Amino acid sequence: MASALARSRETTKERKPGRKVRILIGKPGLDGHDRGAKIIARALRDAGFEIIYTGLHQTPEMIVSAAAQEDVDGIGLSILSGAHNYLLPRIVEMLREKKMGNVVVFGGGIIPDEDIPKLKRKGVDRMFTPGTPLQEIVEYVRERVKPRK
Ligand code: B12
Repeated sequence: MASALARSRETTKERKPGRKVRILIGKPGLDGHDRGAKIIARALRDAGFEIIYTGLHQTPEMIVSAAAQEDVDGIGLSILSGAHNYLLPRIVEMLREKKMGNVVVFGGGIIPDEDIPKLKRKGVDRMFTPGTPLQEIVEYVRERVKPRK
């Protein structure tokens, strides 16, 4: 999976009925751990979702701007740096400011158990920690992320 805004296929801004659910996989922050992000991007692409991967070292502004530009239905964030308590709520907040509060934000990485309820309270729908089977993540996305109207 290549760098900034690599796409699994050409995207179009037109919203056609029956189009695929579109997910942005983002790597906010400064850590270079990208295995998880790439594995999740591939698993979701193989499951039939349209995937856009931001590449490493993205700011919340870059992620929200890419999400708006690509008109995505969900954002999956991978973070192993420990900065999740700031970066993830900031992304949710910026989406709300852009009237994109109906984009489902989820993610995974090295997240202490006690931080997960706090992230949920701030609008992050779900977090997955190391060892989660890919099938569980695919089923969650299928169930939870639908095309936005
Ligand atoms: C491999 C690895 C590296 C590799 C990274 C290679 C790469 N290109 O990714 C290298 C050697 C480069 C590396 C470097 C460092 N690492 Co490192 N690394 C690891 C290690 C051993 C495994 C991470 C991994 O790839 N796991 C496999 C993937 C598939 O798992 P995953 O990302 O967790 O993803 C799963 C879930 O978390 C979830 N998920 C993750 N992302 C997403 C996204 C979405 C959308 C969804 C739905 C789910 C999801 O689903 C996945 C499947 O279950 C972990 C320890 C560990 N056991 O996790 C430490 C670890 C992450 N590293 C750590 C550290 C400290 C570092 C360094 C700072 C060390 C140093 N002093 O240099 C550097 C930082 C480098 C940098 N530029 O950021 C710490 C982080 C501590 C923290 N956050 O509190 C860890 C936890 C080790 C430790 N116990 O201290 N590291």
